[in-house]
Amino acid sequence: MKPKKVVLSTMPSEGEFVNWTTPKHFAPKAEKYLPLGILSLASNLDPDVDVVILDPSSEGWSISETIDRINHEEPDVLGLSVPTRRVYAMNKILAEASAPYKAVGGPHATYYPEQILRSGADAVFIGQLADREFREAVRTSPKGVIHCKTDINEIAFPRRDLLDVASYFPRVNVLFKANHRLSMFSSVGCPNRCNFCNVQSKKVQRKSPKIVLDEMEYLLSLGCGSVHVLDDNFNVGASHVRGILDEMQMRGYHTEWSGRGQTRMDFGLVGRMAESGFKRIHVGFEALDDGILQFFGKNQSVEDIEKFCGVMNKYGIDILGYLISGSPVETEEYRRSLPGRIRSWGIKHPFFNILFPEPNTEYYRGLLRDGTYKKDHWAEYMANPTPNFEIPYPYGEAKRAEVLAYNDSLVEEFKKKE
Ligand code: B12
Repeated sequence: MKPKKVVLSTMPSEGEFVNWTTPKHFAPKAEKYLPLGILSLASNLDPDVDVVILDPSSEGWSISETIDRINHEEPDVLGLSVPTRRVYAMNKILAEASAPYKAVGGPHATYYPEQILRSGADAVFIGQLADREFREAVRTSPKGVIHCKTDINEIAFPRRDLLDVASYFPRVNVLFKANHRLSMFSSVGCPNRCNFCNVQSKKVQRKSPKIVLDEMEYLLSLGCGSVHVLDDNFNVGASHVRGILDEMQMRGYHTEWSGRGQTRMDFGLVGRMAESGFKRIHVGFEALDDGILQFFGKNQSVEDIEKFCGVMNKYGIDILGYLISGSPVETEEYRRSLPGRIRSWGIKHPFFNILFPEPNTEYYRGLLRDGTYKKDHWAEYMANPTPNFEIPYPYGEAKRAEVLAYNDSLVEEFKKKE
């Protein structure tokens, strides 16, 4: 029998809804990111399955080019990985690409399964990780909503060599010099409840330290010189970080690595992290003001941030700190004082974003509840996604211009000179 052919694809950006969060200077377009979700699915299929990975998101393909490429492959199974902002492209692809079985997963699936089915998918996969359920689906083609419970320690790690890995090494240095950096995840999920975030799962699943180190060594074997752990929150559990450090010590691992986490952590581990080659930590500060932090429902205080910066700087670990402009409780005085504080606390790579009411966030629901939005814009849009939709700015056009100009001035002020 001919082996089954599975085509897995990311979504093209064409027609995505406008999201003013990230200024152009930082936009992910400057870099290609390996699509770890579909690589993970591909790496966990039965060995006799013929799998093709398409990455229009990184390659910049249009919707019609993506459809042509899918149809050219004549897949038995088409799997689409969809973030919510790309729902317009998803609908087009579901309507015009041909495959006997069409599956959808990724962040959008979590919140809108019924709409995805109505748009032409045979099955929608909900849940943090879907590798086991998708392998089974390729065998049996189940229909409808599939609730996934794949265990993070039961899956093979994403085989980056299914794509041309070297083409994914960063080509430009946006904030820092990226030394043949590749990303991996050591855990998924984040237990915090920040009101602007729609992270899919509040439940954390962690890979065992042995599996984490096996994957790091695999990345080095592909020519990677710097491993970035892009978890939702890699240092929220001290025992996870400790386990990784113990395993590194045992194996004599000493290559540059970095991670994405939070400010509140076991500071007793930071010295060992630095010794192991840990060079940079990415954290969401969001604001250097307790009132604004409270507005965001952020489980941290200015004191926590200050302490965190002191410890990281003591051990020579660079800080990449995400900050959010545009909350309604931001004052003129705060704005004036921010650059000085960033400098005096040694935040080497400040990354300035603008508050955006993402669908399915507490922040957006709050705007509906307090009457700032008179109707549910997202519900209306999701029922009939139009290309390049832009939700109205919640606080009016004058405020929007002011916030954008302020954020641009911060980006300009901290632009790297190299
Ligand atoms: C790494 C990351 C990035 C990276 C790389 C993205 C990439 N190419 O993968 C960068 C920095 C570029 C990025 C950028 C952005 N990101 Co991002 N990112 C993430 C993050 C932290 C991890 C994604 C990941 O690799 N996870 C590990 C893999 C293995 O898991 P996975 O992708 O979820 O895949 C599994 C399942 O979801 C499922 N699955 C996925 N696809 C499919 C398909 C099928 C057919 C099936 C069956 C199953 C399935 O199975 C997979 C394997 O088990 C997530 C948070 C999260 N935990 O999801 C946010 C997240 C996906 N990003 C988000 C956002 C908003 C953005 C930006 C829009 C931010 C911005 N304003 O610029 C941009 C847009 C990027 C884009 N191209 O669309 C949101 C998406 C929200 C939503 N509902 O759509 C998330 C959920 C973060 C959040 N808290 O809000 N991001």
